[in-house]
Amino acid sequence: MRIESLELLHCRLPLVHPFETSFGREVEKDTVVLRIRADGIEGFGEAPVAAAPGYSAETVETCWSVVRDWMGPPLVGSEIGPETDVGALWPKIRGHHMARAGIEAALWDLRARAAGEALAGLYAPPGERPAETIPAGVSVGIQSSPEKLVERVREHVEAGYRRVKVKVKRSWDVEVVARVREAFPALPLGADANGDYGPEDIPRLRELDALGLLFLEQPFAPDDIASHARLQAEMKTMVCLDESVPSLEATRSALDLGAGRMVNLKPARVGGITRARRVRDLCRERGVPLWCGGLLESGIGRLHNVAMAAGPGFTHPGDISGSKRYVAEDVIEPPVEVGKDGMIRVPTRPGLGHAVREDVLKRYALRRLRIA
Ligand code: OSB
Ligand code: MG
Repeated sequence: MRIESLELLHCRLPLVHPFETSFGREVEKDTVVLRIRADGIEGFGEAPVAAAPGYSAETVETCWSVVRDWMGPPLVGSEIGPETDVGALWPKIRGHHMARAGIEAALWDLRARAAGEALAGLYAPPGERPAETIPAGVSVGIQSSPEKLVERVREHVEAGYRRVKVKVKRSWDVEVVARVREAFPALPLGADANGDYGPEDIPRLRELDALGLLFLEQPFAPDDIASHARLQAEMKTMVCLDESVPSLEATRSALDLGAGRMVNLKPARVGGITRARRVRDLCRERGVPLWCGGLLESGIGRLHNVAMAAGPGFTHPGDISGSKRYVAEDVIEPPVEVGKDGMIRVPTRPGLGHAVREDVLKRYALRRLRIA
């Protein structure tokens, strides 16, 4: 099919709860939705960038400019067939993984709709079937007090969530996590530092070992592979990598160096579904525990993540939660929902499998750009 147009929508979605991490506090989620049209069909993807370069260097502005000037123009007017490797577009563009992932996701949706297939079937390895449901997990941000955190964790446990991750930072860690552990002795629980620590903090981080955590995510800066390896050698708790593994090659290197024993795979971080599938396959071959993370995506990016996480290779519940934990009104209909059993249904209808709400997109779009 011939790509007729590519549209970017910068959306700002109000979050129902502010989300605080070691790198900042978000009260609204800025994101870029991508819509691609071909043969009278539309496909939707999302580049879950943020307003600020806190989690990564990418922002709404970097995504906007690289898509407008570099990725969009060569794509529009080109022919994409069922055999085209959409993960190999723009071989000469380095970085900008979220922008790339957003466009690629829209192409997958387009292709899935054209073929009448659900995304989960396309994302699973050839010949293998995706699960019908996936277990929900949640990432709970830094709160105003430990009591508040325990209360927020309780809400999710009571709603059926199968695994909880709490955000930590240098001034909010061992004592606070211990409080959560005391309240929920058997809960699969992880902690995510988003790189707030340095090698001097290794003795303190080792204290977390007494709390029976499932994992400690990204304690050190993205480039500090050596500290991750040192800590993992001295700790029973699995070190889980996020920011340190932006690609297949980085994942392989980090695993080879013993920098962690678990991987949080975010398709947007690694540059899209094609690359994410390769990271999944690597982890699966090596028996590395793997789960699907997120970046506060709207329903569009969330459904792509659900489809990815439904495939084999994902060994643990990830950060995929119900829409209402983030926004009062999602851009998809129905929203992503978590059943009383803590499971999310994997869509079986073609493409994303849920309708995209044009009215909601329009309400929250701050600007649009169409490359035709
Ligand atoms: O480090 O996993 C992270 C959200 C934004 C940026 C980074 C991270 C997160 C989360 C929440 O932990 C994931 C989600 O709920 O989508
Ligand atoms: Mg993380």
